[in-house]
Amino acid sequence: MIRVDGRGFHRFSDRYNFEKPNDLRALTLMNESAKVVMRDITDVILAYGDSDEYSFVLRKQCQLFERRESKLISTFVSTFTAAYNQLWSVHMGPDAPLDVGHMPTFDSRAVVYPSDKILRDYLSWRQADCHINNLYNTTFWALVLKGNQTRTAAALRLKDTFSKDKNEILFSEFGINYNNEPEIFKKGTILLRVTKDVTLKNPQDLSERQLQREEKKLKKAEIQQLHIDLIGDDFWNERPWILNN
Ligand code: DGT
Ligand code: MG
Ligand code: MG
Repeated sequence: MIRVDGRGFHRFSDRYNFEKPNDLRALTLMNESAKVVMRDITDVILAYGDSDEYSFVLRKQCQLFERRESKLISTFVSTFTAAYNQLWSVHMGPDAPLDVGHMPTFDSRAVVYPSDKILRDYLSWRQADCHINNLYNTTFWALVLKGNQTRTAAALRLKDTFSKDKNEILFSEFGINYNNEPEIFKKGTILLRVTKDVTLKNPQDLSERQLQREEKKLKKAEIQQLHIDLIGDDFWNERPWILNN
């Protein structure tokens, strides 16, 4: 798994006036940049992103760059960063040009998960984190923007509260039912490659020509974007090919 994360995006999102708590244009820009990476690097079988981060899951048998970590993380982060910069004005509009003093940059890391179970735990952790942050941010910005509270007062109000307390504040004070918030905000984004006729053989068992043909199919495959639960078993049971890759 390789994860990229925006560097100093707390300040960066302020500098370019991202909508609070969620800017759909910025999330779309992240998603489209991740698709560029996925189209370019066919070893990616699934990607999950929210906020300023994206996790790319590589197939178990991945032999890209002989699995050298520096090559992998630098290629992923530079491809992602290049796409993010190139697609910036497409999604953020012509009125917010990037200035060289405030460029969007990303860091990246690689982690090898020793089993499917632990890989699933990792992805579940990221999606749970998305939910927790989103519930907090939604309530925090409702208190500030709709409740006219200072940021300090809002933070104090939310200190030591549980999910149910935040849901209650949103509902009783602002008429917001958290369940009805957009799924992309609550669940983040899952990207999958839709491949029906790709061989399930191990790449080591394929000839050079067969490998090239498979690579072509993977490059052309459609990328599906989902905003659904991946913590429960349903997601995985309905898509057994992800972990069998
Ligand atoms: P880092 O990753 O250690 O360099 O520091 P940050 O500042 O990037 O921190 P991080 O990655 O933990 O948090 C992401 C920040 O990005 C968080 O402060 C909120 C901001 N952000 C991400 N997406 C949005 C958005 O759609 N709207 C707004 N207003 N802010 C966003
Ligand atoms: Mg960040
Ligand atoms: Mg982050």
